[in-house]
Amino acid sequence: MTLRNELQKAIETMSFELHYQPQIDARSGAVIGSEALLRWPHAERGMISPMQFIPVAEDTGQIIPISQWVLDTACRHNRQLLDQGLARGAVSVNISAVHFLRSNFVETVRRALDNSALPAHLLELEITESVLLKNAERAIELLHELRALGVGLALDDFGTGYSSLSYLKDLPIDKVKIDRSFVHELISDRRDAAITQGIISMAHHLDLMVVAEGVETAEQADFLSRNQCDAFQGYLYARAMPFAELERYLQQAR
Ligand code: G
Ligand code: G
Ligand code: MN
Ligand code: NA
Repeated sequence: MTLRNELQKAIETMSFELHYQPQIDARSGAVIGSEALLRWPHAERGMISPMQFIPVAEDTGQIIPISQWVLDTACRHNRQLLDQGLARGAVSVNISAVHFLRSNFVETVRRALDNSALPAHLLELEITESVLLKNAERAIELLHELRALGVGLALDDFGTGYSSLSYLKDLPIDKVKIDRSFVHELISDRRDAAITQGIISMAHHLDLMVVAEGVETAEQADFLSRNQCDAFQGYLYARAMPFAELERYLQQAR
């Protein structure tokens, strides 16, 4: 069966899972949020990575029901944490450019918040520079509407796209996430160190918060802390985990 047909079956039964990776405040070590990461457990093929099936789903339009489910589920889960006294900031959801640029995206977000009764500031949307490539004017307009709703907005995989830096000053966003490809060789490659320092400095001058992704070693965390990075995400702290495990993790975390 083709991946497309298998995806169709998975959508009909919604047999996906959301896993969550905590984000850690650089100064206090406290958990300040978590990123929702989509998982497709497949009977024969094991876990299929979103890197394999998201591009297919974007081509076929199947991304829309999947992405809607991700938004709804992430909001519902964070509401559940809130009710248990376990919520630590926003849940971050990765948004595909295809979904983002659809006509009723803002309405979809509003509905997910309404259905879950999640306060808007406890949801964050991660978009990539690819939305700007597709339609920058419309993307900026949408970001303003979303900001008016009160949800957080982060630019993901920052530094890996091809968008012009001139857009950055026009984006009503709160946060940039330094791509893990820069963090990976931070200690051994002074060029990656220079780029990382530059991103942090530029972001702060634009009043944006900076999260580093893919932090795997204490040396990387030290370097990032010394250079005023605000928050970390990576295997040094925690891998993405199922929701039930996140609940246990938060019960023990600060
Ligand atoms: O954790 P992981 O290997 O699964 O993530 C691989 C890639 O898939 C990352 O680029 C991540 O942003 C993307 N991704 C993970 N979950 C989602 C999702 O729910 N929607 C979209 N559009 N992308 C996702
Ligand atoms: O593109 P996006 O930033 O949404 O992708 C997040 C991806 O990074 C997911 O695949 C997630 O599993 C992965 N990831 C999270 N922490 C680490 C880490 O410390 N090291 C590596 N190599 N990957 C990580
Ligand atoms: Mn992301
Ligand atoms: Na990223």
